[in-house]
Parts: sequence; C-alpha cells; structure tokens
Amino acid sequence: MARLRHLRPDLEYRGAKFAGVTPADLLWGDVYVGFRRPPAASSMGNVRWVHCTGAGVDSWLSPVELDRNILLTRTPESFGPAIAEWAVTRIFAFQQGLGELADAQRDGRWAPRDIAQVAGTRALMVGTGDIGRTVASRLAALGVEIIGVSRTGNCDHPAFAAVHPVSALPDLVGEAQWIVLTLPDTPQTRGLFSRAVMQKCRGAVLLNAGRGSAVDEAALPEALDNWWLRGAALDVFQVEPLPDSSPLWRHPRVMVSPHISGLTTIEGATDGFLECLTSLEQGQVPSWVVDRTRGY
Ligand code: OXD
Repeated sequence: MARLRHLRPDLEYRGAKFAGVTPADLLWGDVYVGFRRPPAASSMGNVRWVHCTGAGVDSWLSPVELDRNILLTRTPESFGPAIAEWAVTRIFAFQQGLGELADAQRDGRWAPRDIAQVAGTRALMVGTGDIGRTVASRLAALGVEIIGVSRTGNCDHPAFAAVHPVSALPDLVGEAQWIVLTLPDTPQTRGLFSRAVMQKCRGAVLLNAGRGSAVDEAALPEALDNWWLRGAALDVFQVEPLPDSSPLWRHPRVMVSPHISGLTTIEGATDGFLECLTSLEQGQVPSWVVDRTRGY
C-alpha cells in the first residue's frame, strides 16, 4: 500500500491481511487487489474489479466463480525465474544426495556415495506456459533433455526437444528422471497425476510447483515405497498448510516446502495492478484479463 500511495496518491486505499478483510471493506472498495478470496466474504460487496496478485487465479474461479460482472485480471509478474531456481535446487539436492550427506555429517559418518550428473538426464515438463518454459530453459542449459506436455501439444519454444498433448502423459512418465508440474488448477488438471500415472513412472522424481490438486496425494506414499517415484519435491498441496497428519511430512524422500517457490513481489503486484488500471483509465481492455474458460 505504501508503494501504491506513493505512485498513485490520488486513490484511496484500505489494506488488511487477507483473513482480516471484512464485508464492510468490500462494500467500501471498487477494486480488490489480492491473491485469494477473503474468507469472510460471501459476496464481493461493491467491488467491480478483482486484480489477482498470485500466479494462479483458482481461488476466484472455484468452487464458486467470481460474479461474471466483476472484472478479473491477474498479475503479469513472471514467476518462472524463481520457480526455476526452486526446481533446480531440488533436482541437484536429490541428485547429489544432500539430505543423506547432511544426515551423515550430523552423525559424524564418512559416507561415500555415487553421484550421477544431472546433465544427460531427461525432464518431463507438464505445463508449457510461462513458468514451464522458464524452468525448461534453465534445465536445458544444464544439459537436461526436455520433453513437454501441454493442453494442446503445441509449443515451439527451443528448450523443448518435443511437446506432446496431455493425453500422452502416461506413456511419457516412464522415460523421465524428473517430472515437473507447473499446472494451474482447472477441471482438466485436477487429479491428472493419478495413481495409475504414478504406476507407470520408473523411478522419477516428481516436482510440483503448480497446484496440489493435480496430484493424487494419497497415492504418493505407495508410489514412493514401491519406487515408482524416487522422490518428490512438493511446494503445493491439496490442503495448505499441509496437515500434521500427512505422511508426506515424514517420508525420507519427500521435500516439503510451504508454497514458496514463486513469491509475489511488492513491485510485481503493484506494477501489475497499475498497468491494468492505466489501460482501464484509457478506455482499453487490460492485457491481463483472465480467460475464465481456460481458467488462467
Ligand atoms: C500461486 C502463487 O499462484 O503463489 O501459487 O502466486
């Protein structure tokens, strides 16, 4: 808010943590700028425009879609570079056995191990949007062969050796050492990485930085224990925060992170909002209107 007040002092602002937004705030404001739908809001009051500051807009589309009379835009901020670093960190951590080495060091144990290179391995990128492409470029630069899977099977980005339609997923997972999900939550992506798909994996590490809904989370312990999956690095979950009772917290080959792979920045959130605002003030449709049919 401080940055917005500085850049656009002519506007009036009210700010609150998302859980603290009240129905009175929503009756007061014309515009809501935030990531998720405020929990207290059964209606959006007098709000006529929601600008979502997160990468995924699912909280505005399901389970109840935001009133179609309310404009929905999303941030233009690029989360790809941060998510790529999150993914690369985890890929190297698995490949170099950082967890086991840290355990051995804590115990004062000299524990030599074979370390295979990441170069020459193959990654299956599930999702070839802005985030998937950036992750693919970074991994390709490390010598990883990248195969993509997308809704349409069309993507001519040079990082990909090939891109297939999503229906090919079960046939492709067995050939990959890394499976990276960067999918939004939509009816088409929910449950995509099912137990049946896991069963076709041959020791890949699953990385999920999209949405927890894409993965059959209940099947993961079985997939890990049977070595269909060698490991999992998960930043997103079906329920967040991940409940204490989840076995994923304690599985030795699971790396849990608390939905931090691509964080919204103050500059990104405010600049994106102001870019859309300027378009509206000039009588134009902002470039970042959400396609509600596609869900992103
Ligand atoms: C997201 C975000 O959409 O953190 O997951 O921005």
